[in-house]
Amino acid sequence: MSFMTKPKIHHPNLPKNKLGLTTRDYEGGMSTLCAGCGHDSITAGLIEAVWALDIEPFRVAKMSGIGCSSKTPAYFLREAHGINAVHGRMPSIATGAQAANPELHFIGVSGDGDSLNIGFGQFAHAIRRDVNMLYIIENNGVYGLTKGQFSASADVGSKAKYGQVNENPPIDPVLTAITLGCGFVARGFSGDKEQLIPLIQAGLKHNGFALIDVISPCVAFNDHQGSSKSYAHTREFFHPAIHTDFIPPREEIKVEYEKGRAMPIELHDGSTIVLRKIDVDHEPTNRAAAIGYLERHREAQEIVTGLLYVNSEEHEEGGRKLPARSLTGVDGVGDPVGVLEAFQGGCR
Ligand SMILES: Cc1ncc(C[n+]2csc(CCOP(=O)(O)OP(=O)(O)O)c2C)c(N)n1
Ligand code: SF4
Repeated sequence: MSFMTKPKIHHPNLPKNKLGLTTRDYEGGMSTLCAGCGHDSITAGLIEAVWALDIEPFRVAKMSGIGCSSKTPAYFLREAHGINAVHGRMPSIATGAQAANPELHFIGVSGDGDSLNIGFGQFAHAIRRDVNMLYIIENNGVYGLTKGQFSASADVGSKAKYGQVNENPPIDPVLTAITLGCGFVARGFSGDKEQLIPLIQAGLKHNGFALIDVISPCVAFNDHQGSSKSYAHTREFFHPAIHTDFIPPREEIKVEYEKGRAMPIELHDGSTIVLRKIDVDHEPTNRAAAIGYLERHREAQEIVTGLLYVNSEEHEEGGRKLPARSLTGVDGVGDPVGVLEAFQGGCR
């Protein structure tokens, strides 16, 4: 993955956290994603959240798979540890790394394709094992990196860039996670930082697997058939000497709205999604109620955002001990090979 360093000059009055660091100290390289991509807004939210929690960057491990979304760890916390795993296989790497050094804060950044298609089994088992990590799905309903094929989160009837209509029912990551016993389940929107940053902070503080599904629009899909300025039209009538591509810059989509309200958001391609911030009286500790709530609003074609379900009791320190999290104190901690063998032994 390409890495372009950012200049570190900043305003002398930028606020500092308790460690004396500014948000600039939590940045990474220059983003190479399309201008206006929702993933970059999530990166900004992550920087702000980790800075505000006064976490030293080197105490974080950034994990990802493959995809535009999986490139985002390069754009925050340049001093953190990190690994860009094979497509859909980040949860396994995170499980091993977390077992080897449980003291680090693990942040997994994945895509809907990475987590719900090729990596669905891995995603499910990381939840089942309650790997202690914040897991963010940057959900745009397509494989952005490979040019917009439908992912498993695409809704029935949604249209692709070239007009294909998706006929397969979507996999909802938050319903899946609640069903699998995940102790922290939330959904956000990349354009709503006010909601997203606290969710990220809460997820980082949660002891156990914390999922945040973030709706993160792919601006590359503004380019539809019928436009004389579309890539398809240009390729048909233009004979380029070399193959070049250009994704036009778009404005970041931002929204502000109250709890309990539904808000229609027009995306770059002219389609509309309806977001609903959970009601003030939603009880996130009741699993059955959370599932019912999600189902009711899904039927109304609304995307509910906010903290949907949390099980703090089981996930408090000293609570549920699952194999992936119970290696502290066994022989071999600090010795990655020993830890791996101990862990694998426990799974046989
Ligand atoms: C084993 C394997 N299969 C397929 C690919 C091709 N591939 C790269 S990224 C990607 C999908 C990425 O989609 P998503 O996770 O939704 O991320 P986005 O790019 O939309 O952020 C695919 C299929 C690959 N790199 N490796
Ligand atoms: S192709 Fe889509 S997901 Fe990838 S960087 Fe561009 S806008 Fe973002």
